[in-house]
Amino acid sequence: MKGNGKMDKENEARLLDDLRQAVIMGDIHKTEKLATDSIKEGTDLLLVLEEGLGKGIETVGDLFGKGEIFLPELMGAAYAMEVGTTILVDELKKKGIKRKSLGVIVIGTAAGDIHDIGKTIVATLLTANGFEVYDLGTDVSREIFVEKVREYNADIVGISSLLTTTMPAQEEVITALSKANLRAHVKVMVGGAPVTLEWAEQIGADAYAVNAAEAVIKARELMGFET
Ligand code: HCB
Repeated sequence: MKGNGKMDKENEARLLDDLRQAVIMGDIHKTEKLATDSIKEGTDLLLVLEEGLGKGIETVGDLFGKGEIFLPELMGAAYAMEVGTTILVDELKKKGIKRKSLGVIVIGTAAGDIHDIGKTIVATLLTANGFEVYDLGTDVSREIFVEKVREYNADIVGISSLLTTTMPAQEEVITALSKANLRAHVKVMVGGAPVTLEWAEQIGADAYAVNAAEAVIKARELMGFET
């Protein structure tokens, strides 16, 4: 640590590496401790989320995809990731309080999909950057998306899909918004690991974001703010 409360690059790299390993090993206590340390030591929390926890779970996903680890290990790592994410997200939320709202965003994971880590990070970062965000959770039906867009008079709806099988549900939400005569009033932003810009264009979404930082940039653009 340097005297100014910011971590030096070497210690920061070590902390990120330790966090990646802790997630890969599904070590909840270590993940918890390192996430707490990163707050105390003034590390960039977005970096900790994306390059520490995020890279760890990405490695786990690759190992799972290759059949080198199995569901229990995947679930252990996901739980460690969730514990770490909650600690950092709570801190980010504290920093987002008391700002004027830049716009209303309704966000959720598509029907049939229970992945919520990425969507929660996006929701938190949007909140921390001044948006009023309503997180609908996971496995959200198109009817609920439509109902909540109307109820909150949303400017933007964010739809997350982590499974190739739930990507079509994003298109179904867009169709349902059109049928409810809401499409002209709400912008649609899609995301999630298998989602691409091409897919977003194909289904008529207004924006695609590869990660939470880009989601903030895209949301600002959709609201007509300079980025
Ligand atoms: Co899950 N899973 N999983 N999983 N899982 C994936 C997604 C696979 C790719 C793993 C693999 O095979 N390599 C795979 C999907 C294959 C496919 O569809 N082609 C898969 C599978 C198959 C499954 C099950 C079917 C396994 C089973 O039961 N046999 C099952 C699904 C059940 C269901 O949903 N109905 C399942 C279950 C699980 C858990 C429960 C063990 C756990 C989720 C825990 C939770 O979310 N609370 C889990 C996890 C953790 C993963 C991996 C390893 C990581 C996902 C994650 O959290 N990534 C994932 C592998 C991978 O994605 N590479 C694997 C980290 C976050 C930060 O990234 O992409 O979610 P993200 O979000 C980013 C980004 O996409 C963007 O910003 C976020 C922040 O930077 N973004 C948006 C996301 N949403 C956005 C919305 C916007 O509007 C804008 C931007």
